[in-house]
Amino acid sequence: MQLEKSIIDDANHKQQAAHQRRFDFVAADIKDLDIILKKLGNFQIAIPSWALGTGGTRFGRFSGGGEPRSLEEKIEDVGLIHALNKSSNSISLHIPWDIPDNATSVKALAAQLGLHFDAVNSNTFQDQSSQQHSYKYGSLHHVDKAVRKQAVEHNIEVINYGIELHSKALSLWLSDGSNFPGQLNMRGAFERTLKSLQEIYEALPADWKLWIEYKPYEPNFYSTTIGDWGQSYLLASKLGNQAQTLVDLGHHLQGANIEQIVSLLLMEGKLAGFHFNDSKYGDDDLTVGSINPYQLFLIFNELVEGMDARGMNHATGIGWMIDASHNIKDPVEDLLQSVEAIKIAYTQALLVDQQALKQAQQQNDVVLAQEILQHAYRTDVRPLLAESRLRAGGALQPLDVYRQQAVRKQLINERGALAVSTGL
Ligand code: PSV
Ligand code: MN
Ligand code: MN
Repeated sequence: MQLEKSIIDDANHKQQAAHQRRFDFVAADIKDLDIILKKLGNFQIAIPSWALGTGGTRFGRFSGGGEPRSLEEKIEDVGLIHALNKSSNSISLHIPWDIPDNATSVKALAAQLGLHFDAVNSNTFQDQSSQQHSYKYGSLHHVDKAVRKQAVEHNIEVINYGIELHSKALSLWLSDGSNFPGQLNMRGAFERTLKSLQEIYEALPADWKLWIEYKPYEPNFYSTTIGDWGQSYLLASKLGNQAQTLVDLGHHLQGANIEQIVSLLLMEGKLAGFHFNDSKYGDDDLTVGSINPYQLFLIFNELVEGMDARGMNHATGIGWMIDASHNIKDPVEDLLQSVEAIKIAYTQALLVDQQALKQAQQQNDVVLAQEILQHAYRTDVRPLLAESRLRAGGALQPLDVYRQQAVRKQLINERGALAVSTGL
């Protein structure tokens, strides 16, 4: 299904007066208002194809119904999100969960909804019925050359799908690791991973990037071969300029200072981009901003400052993507919340008085530095986001429109209560 523009316009009309009041109140205190609104309008966050169905845990999965049954229906769901928030104009595919059999028609459908294709993701963490060798003991780091070859070939196949879709990056996460001490020679595993990655790197088109994601544990619980940003950075450095490190917010040990990691990767030109989510305990894949929105703001503060220092375009300089799961929420509602949380943090970071902050830092005025950051963080920027959506033709209140139109009910009618999407 698609949402008619007139439905969004009607809803906006009803909310216009209240919005104007709230917007005028915040806008009165903001310098460079038009520049900020323009930046907000340009800032888009990719939606992963696997996030449009209900997630689950190894204990169970509770579908809310009406899940997309095909890649086309997933694209339609991203189209719905984008029609409402005008902030999610691309989709990132995980292969083989979503194989674009007919790239031409898939591209046409996406274009009709104002969408394009973000990074393509490979999958060597699950065995597919069609494959010859098992990934039980890893893929690119495997001790058996035949397994490594199969995994390399899969990644090259994913690049080829991506070329047809006009993607510009291969995003790679390996579950390779070990479950028990002694299982693996760690140096050997790292060296084999590097060799395999070199073969994949050679198959990259010149205008493509290779994004290397890290994660400390799960599914392996003793060691992971690309377990932290140091290991990813080392691989990316050895590979060359087209390889960079991807930061998934949930892939850190408790208490890690993610903003510091981000700042240094950016400084080195090695920050590929993000998988946004939030977490309390581990790789929880919770709605962005639902647990620790201040950390998200601090990350964006480093990003805005660091990207400006390097003259980078905020919207296109690195990859922005959500990687969340929705155990008990409607995925579309959850994604709308996540995109909103990301843009709130971004806007608050844009409000930081960087000059005053630098001065406070030079003078070791710790109290003032904290005041400057928290003044921005405590500003309610939601009316600015709403205004930028309005100007782009989206909804002032996306979630309200989604609910008023009973979109999920319509999707259930169309696809069935038992429709289940592919993914984890
Ligand atoms: C692994 O936990 C991960 O974050 C990687 O990005 C995978 O591709 C994705 O989750 C799969 O859901
Ligand atoms: Mn991820
Ligand atoms: Mn993850």
